[in-house]
Amino acid sequence: MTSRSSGTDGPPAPAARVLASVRAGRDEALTRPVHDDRTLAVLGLALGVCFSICFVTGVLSHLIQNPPGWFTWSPNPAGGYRITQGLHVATGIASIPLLAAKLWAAGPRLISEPAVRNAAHALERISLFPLVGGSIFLLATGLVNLTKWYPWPFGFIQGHFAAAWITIGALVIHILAKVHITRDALRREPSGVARVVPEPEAHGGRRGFLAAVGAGAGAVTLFTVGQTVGPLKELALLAPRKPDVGPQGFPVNRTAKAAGVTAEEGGAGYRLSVTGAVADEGSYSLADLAAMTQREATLPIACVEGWSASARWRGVPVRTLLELAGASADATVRVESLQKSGSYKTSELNPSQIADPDSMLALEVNGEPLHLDHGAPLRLIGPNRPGVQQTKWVTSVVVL
Ligand SMILES: Nc1nc2c(c(=O)[nH]1)N[C@H]1C(S)=C(S)[C@@H](COP(=O)(O)O)O[C@H]1N2
Ligand SMILES: [Mo]
Repeated sequence: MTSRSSGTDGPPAPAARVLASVRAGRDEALTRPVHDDRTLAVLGLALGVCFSICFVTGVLSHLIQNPPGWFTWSPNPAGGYRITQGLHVATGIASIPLLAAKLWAAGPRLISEPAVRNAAHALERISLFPLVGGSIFLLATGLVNLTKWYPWPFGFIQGHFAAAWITIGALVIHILAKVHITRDALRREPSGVARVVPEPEAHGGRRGFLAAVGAGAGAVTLFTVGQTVGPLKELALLAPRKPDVGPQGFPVNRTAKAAGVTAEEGGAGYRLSVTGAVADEGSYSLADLAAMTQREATLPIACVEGWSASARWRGVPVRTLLELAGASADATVRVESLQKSGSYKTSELNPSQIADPDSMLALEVNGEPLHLDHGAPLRLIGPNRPGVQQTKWVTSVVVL
């Protein structure tokens, strides 16, 4: 019988040699501070902060767009969603270099021996699959979504939302398992080397490594966040959308052509209808609407994709139309578009949003009649709403 693995004489089997060299590589890596507890603790802390902000702002965005009964989103402050969604996208982007660094730094530890020490260790190790897989999935789908490219067979929102819960669940397990090591590692140098060798070697490149990762995370943030932070807009070199580029001075999310809406539909025969739970149904021409008392407000379009742009809007408050129709004050409203299909052809307003006179059907932006791609002849614009709810090419208001 040829036993290739149990004999003590003769050359080691190829598998054993590979294993021995993997072990040697791991053991060598684990002596270097760039792979030590302190490096991992610093990266873990930074990732923990980014992931927490990203998760909370993401869940908030989901609640705003799919409000359960207990949740009411206020129209104040007008620019609130611009900030929460800006943070969502910025912390997601900053997490990309942080996660890459963390995976690289933690890599050697994945080859642990024994593979599993006890039940708690097994749970911690198994949770790495949803944690790492989920994190990569979230950051990759989020990044690709910014470019409005959906190269996958599932719904982005459903997939991204489900993965967020799985990842956060795994993250909680990971944090519970690592909190002591992290705290100790951040409190003091993990080894005595600092006292016996000069500064640069003492840290074995840890400082340089963390500084480079920090600079990388800072750079990707700085070069994209100008898509929503006005004063930094010149620096938004990596952002897919420049907030001041587009017809009438700001971007277009979906063009009229892409939505299948033509200029004729908003032409001479156009009417806005007000129907549903009302005493008097209304039907208005553009001249009728222009003859009503107009409201003016500076409000942002705050796209879920992370860009936002403020503009000066002028139009008729939704509230005015409901008063004319004799709708009750606690009604909600569905606004419908000329667009025949697609997710964003309608949106809803809750009573507090309707009560705010800045929630309006705009005829003009920045002193001009709306450009077709910005929703001419009439679009919804309201304070503190996600861009997806600022419905363009509005044709009817249905009181629910
Ligand atoms: N009917 C309709 N309205 C819509 C959309 C759409 O696809 N269809 N896109 C929304 C999205 S996602 C955003 S961010 C804003 C962008 O408005 P803008 O193109 O005028 O900048 O319009 C919103 N209104
Ligand atoms: Mo959007």
